Amino acid sequence: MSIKETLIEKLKNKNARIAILGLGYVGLPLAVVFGEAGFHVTGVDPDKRKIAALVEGRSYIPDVKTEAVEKLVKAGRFNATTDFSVLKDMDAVSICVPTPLRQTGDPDMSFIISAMDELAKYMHKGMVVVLESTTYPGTTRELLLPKLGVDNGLKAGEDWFLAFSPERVDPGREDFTTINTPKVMGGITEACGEVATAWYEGAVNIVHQVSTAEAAEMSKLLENTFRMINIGLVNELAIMCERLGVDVWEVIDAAASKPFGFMKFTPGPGLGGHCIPIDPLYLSWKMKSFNYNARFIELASEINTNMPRYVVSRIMEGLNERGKPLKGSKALVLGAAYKPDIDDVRESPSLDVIGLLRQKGALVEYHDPYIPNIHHEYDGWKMDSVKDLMKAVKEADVVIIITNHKVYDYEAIIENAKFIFDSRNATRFAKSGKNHEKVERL
Ligand code: SAJ
Repeated sequence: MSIKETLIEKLKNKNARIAILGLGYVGLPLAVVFGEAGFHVTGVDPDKRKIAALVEGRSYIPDVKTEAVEKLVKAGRFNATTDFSVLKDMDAVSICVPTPLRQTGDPDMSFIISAMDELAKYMHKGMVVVLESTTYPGTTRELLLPKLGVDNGLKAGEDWFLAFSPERVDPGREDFTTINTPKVMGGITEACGEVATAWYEGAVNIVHQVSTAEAAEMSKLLENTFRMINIGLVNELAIMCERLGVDVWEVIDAAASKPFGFMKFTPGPGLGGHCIPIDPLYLSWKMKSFNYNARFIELASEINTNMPRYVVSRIMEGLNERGKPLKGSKALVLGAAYKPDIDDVRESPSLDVIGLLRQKGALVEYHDPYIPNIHHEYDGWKMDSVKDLMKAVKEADVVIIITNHKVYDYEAIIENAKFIFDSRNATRFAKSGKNHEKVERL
């Protein structure tokens, strides 16, 4: 039997030994899915705290139950280590490491490169490697193929197999998880795609195979660029509607009454999270090397990035109408998380709004039930979430709703506040919320 046939057989009968590099919100759920499918899984991560927790059978990812980890550890089907040398005994390796942006706005490939450099030491015939980290088209072929294969004298598609499969984890989502979200898979060669598909089909419900790694890399960027651009569109619509004296929320709800050919997005104070504001910039960055300007991405990014400043200008106008300068006014920001009902503050527009308010001399406090304290990475300031929410609401000259957490009692907030700027239309659910004289909306 060929190396390919032997490996496919090991994968199909679950004898193949699996390693997951990077045990974060993507890697740990994936490790559990492979373990529960019957594979033996080794998790590898340089973070000693993560490994110590997993060795004890404890999960640190909200979407992964400790019982699931404990059961696999006890069954001897999952172990975790900081020691990359275990890779020499592995048949299949999935790389799930972060791909953030540098402060310059360029891709930060350092996590992929360090995982790749470690793996390169242990590459051998009969291995399949899948990269899951969202990245620019060409990464798998231009970075991983030479370093892991060529430099080790291994021929991809014959001696070893390399593919890309974009992660589609939406933290906190319960309806679509790692096992039931279709998985796109694209190989460096046809044989690579065949082997990687055979591997993942042993664990997830649906694998959607494409012809190349580049097609798989690009499909992920389309998914998140689509979102970013449409959010930029409705953000610009909010600005236009304000000039026209039209309620943008009413307009969007009306358009959404169309049962086909329309997809609802809502305006907000800006784009947060580690996916939507970042992934499209990997594509526009790559296109620069082809002397191509990705205009839609650049424009949408410009609009979205400007939303915190637009929100602050609207707050200044609102205070001005009430005879109050922003400078010296008490501003209470509700919500630091980048989206409702989660504890993730990465790239949150709240931080930008708070920074701008502070720059303009407002006396700023914030409240977020999920985030006890925040700090600004570049400006260096730190704040704690206020302890007594209603006291802070009563004392504030303006209450600014940035993240519409479900736990907030918007009726009580309206009752106790002097002036509310609602950037999420969160107060629509309050009895007196609609068109309340205290409330201004984006
Ligand atoms: N946002 C708006 N208006 C909208 C939708 C989102 O302003 O209509 C803002 C949010 O407030 C947030 C940012 O955009 O600040 C991103 O929100 P998101 O709903 O896209 O949530 P994310 O960042 O968690 O995106 C993830 C992505 N998942 C993956 O990349 C695997 C994305 O592809 C999913 O579509 C999204 O979750 C989801 O649908 O929940």
